Parts: sequence; structure tokens; C-alpha cells
Amino acid sequence: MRQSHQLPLVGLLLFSLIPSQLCTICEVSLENYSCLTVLPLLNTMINSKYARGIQAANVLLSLRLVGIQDQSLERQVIQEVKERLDLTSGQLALVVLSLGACQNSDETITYVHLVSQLEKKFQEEIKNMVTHNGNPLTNYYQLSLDVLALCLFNGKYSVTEVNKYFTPENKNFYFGSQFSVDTGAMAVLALTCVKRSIINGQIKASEMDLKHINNYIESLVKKILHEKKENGLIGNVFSTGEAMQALYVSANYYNQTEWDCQQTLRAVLKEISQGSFHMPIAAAQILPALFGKTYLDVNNSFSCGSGSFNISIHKPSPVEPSSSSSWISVNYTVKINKTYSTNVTVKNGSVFLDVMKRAQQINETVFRFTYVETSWGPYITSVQGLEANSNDRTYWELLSEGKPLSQGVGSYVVHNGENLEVRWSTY
Ligand code: CBY
Repeated sequence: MRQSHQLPLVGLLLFSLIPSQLCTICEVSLENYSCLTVLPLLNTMINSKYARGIQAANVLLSLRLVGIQDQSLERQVIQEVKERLDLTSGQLALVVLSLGACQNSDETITYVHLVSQLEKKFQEEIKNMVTHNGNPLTNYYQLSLDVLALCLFNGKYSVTEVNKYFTPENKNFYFGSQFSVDTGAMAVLALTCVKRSIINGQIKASEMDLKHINNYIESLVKKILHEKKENGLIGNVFSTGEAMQALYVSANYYNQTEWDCQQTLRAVLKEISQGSFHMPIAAAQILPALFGKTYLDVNNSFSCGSGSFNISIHKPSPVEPSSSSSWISVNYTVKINKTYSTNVTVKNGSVFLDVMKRAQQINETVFRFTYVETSWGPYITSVQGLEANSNDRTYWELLSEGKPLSQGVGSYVVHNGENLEVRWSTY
């Protein structure tokens, strides 16, 4: 059990850290209030009880990038990688990134072994693409994480393969016709690492390879900037942090006038104050950018001390569903070719998943469903027995009033009179 309530220490840490780091990014001084805005993020992340499972790797990586050490989280990641034999390539890549550079842990895990395991998993992704019409086992966000981790930690990968598969027009950068900013951003980080390795002679490649990689980065950066919204967010609130990282490392691929970093930062800080990053994974993915850090800094900015600076903050109070226990009613539809609808009554403050559970009670045959837990909460895998499959790029899409949601079933809070839908879709 973790001891807590060391707030004075945290205060000390933040005030020594934030004014010098957070407040000078984007080369501007931010008002002090914005420094304090970051506190809830750390709170969410540091309390490991809320960062269960493999997502701890993402949290650990992010904390390390901003110079915070948490040994119990480190132990948790080590434990996780030892116990779980079913890690996806991207999950393993995150483990490598988060444990890498600091091999000061007292535990015995052979780091080299992790990297060679990742090499294998990356090859399995490629193999699946060859046999399944260009579709990887997971997705290009994870393939980018793989390349990034292999590149940073001297794993084996082929530049020719990277060149072949990471063309910006590849369908895997898109969900339907929508460019995935998260995916593009992670690919820019990976390709930038590869580019640097070629330039400094760490990996051999032809002039042509380098030229291609430069072109890919340029084109992906354009696509990312194209997704910039009026308020400064890039893609949506959850992709903005990684988009910022991509734009930090690729500053010579776009014009200064094309991105107002301060505006994006202000939009993010506003979202933080509104509680948008209450999930540990969401907090972890935005934090580095706020400190001007990127995943490419993994090697050179990690603090690898003895861990004397072990911090923890008080437990966040769980988010209670809205105070009154009144009831609301929503419309729920399952759409395959036919549509199946029902009216469902749930408590005020309920999430999408509650609606699905209630509907399932009403009519098991039509509304039965399954889900798996992911770092972002529950992910719907099947409805009426019809299963999502990445080999066919099929999934169950969530919509409200006909528009896709930007939150999962576990976090989207439903409203009275709302029309909710799960739709059998391809991406
Ligand atoms: N992470 C991953 O492998 C996921 C990569 C990711 C690009 C991810 C977003 C970005 C991130 N930062 O992690 C991603 N989603 C992918 C690849 C996918 C596809 C997953 C299938 C596959 N082959 O890997 C797919 C099917 C296109 C997809 N996401 C679906 C959905 C919907 C889930 C519905 C369901 N069945 O439960 C949903 C809800 C969109 C919808 N309207 O249907 C969805 N994703 C959302 C909203 C999100 C965001 C989550 C935000 C939140 N607060 O919950 C997301 C951050 C994320 C997770 N997806 Co996808 C994107 C965003 O909005 N910025 C690596 C691994 C190691 O952890």
C-alpha cells in the first residue's frame, strides 16, 4: 500500500519544476495560474490505484519525461510485463520506452530480452499486413510506437520496411475518411527518430531512403496541421498532446505562422481545468507536451537517480455521478443492416455502458454485447455476437445524434432524450 499525503513535498517539486519548465514552453511566460492547472493531472497519474494494468507504462513514461520518479509504478510495470504474455506490440513498446534508459531497478528483467521480443512483435505486425490486405494485428499508432522504441533502443528494424509501410497515403493513417491525428503524430515521432539515426550514422540507409522519410514527415505534419481547430486543439482534445510533440520535433517542416503554439496550449489548459483529463492515460498523454518534452527525449532527459524523490499525492476523490438520483430516458439503437431500437431509463449521470447494460436486460437477444478493458476504459468488441475484427477493419462505432463520439462507453455521460447508437462500421 502506498503512503500518501506528502503534499508539501509535491508543492516544492512543482514550484521548482513548473515555473522553469512549463512556463517557458512556447517561448512565452505563462501566468502562474496555469502552473497550478497541472496539479490535477499529476494527481490523476501518480495515484497508481487509478493507473491499473499496462497503462502504468504510459504513465511512468510521461512522469519520467517531466523528471518525476515513482518507483512503485516502475515495479508495477515490471510486474505487468513479467506476468502478461499477451502484450500487443505497442504495449510492449511503451514498456521499453518507460523502463529504458534507467536500468537501475533492483528487479531482474533482461532489458535486451524485451527489445528482441519487440523486434519479433513488430515483425508479426508486418507479417499480418502481408497476409491480410495491409492490415496489421493492431494499428499504425502501435506500429509507430514499435519503430520509435526500436529506433531509440538500438533494436533491429529495416529502413526499407519503414519506407514501404509508412507512406502518408497508407489507409492505416485513416479511420474511414478521417485522418487520425494520434496516429500521424506518433508516426512523425518515429520517423524523426529514424531520420536522426540515419543522419548520425547509427543506421545505414540510402540517400533515397532519407529523402522519402523527409517527405513522409513533411506530408504527415501538413495533415496534422490541417486538423487544427479554431480554438487551437489539434484533432480533438485527446490527440492534441501528441500532435504538439510531433510539431515540436518537426519545426523545420512548417512555417512559424502555421501553428500558434500558445493558442493550443491555452486551449489545453482550459480543458484541464474543466476536468477533461481525468483518466490517467489521458493525463499521461498530454503532460509531456506541457513541459516541452517529447517521446524522443526518452534517452536524454530521464532522471535515473536513486529514487529518493519518491512522491505521492492524496487520492483523487472518485467522480460521482451527478448528485441527484433522478432518472433520465434515452433512445438506444443497434445498427447492423437493420436497426434495433429501444427506450432505456437510467440514472442521471450514467455513462453509455450503463445504457447498453440496461438494454441488454430488456432484450438479451438483440442487445447482448461484450467488451474488453483497455487503457482508455471498456472497448466494445461485439454486439449480437457480431465481433469487431482488425483483419477486416470492422468495429462498433459509437454515435450520439448520428455523430461519432470522442469518448468511449465507460466515460461518455449520456443526457436525457439523447439518441445513442452503436453502429457496425469499417474504418
Ligand atoms: N493505443 C491504441 O492502440 C489505440 C490507438 C488509437 C489511434 C487511439 C484512439 C489513440 C491513442 N492515443 O491511444 C485508436 N483510437 C484506434 C487505433 C482505434 C481503432 C482500434 C482498432 C485497432 N485495430 O486497433 C478503432 C476501431 C478505429 C477505434 N480506435 C475505435 C474507437 C471507438 C471505440 C468504440 C468501441 N467499440 O468501444 C471510439 C469510441 C470512437 C467512436 N465514436 O466509436 C474511439 N476509438 C475513441 C473515442 C478513441 C479516443 C478515446 C478518447 C477517450 N477519452 O476515451 C482516442 C484517444 C482513441 C483511444 N480512440 Co479509438 C482517439 C481520440 O479521440 N483522440 C496504444 C495502446 C498501447 O494503448
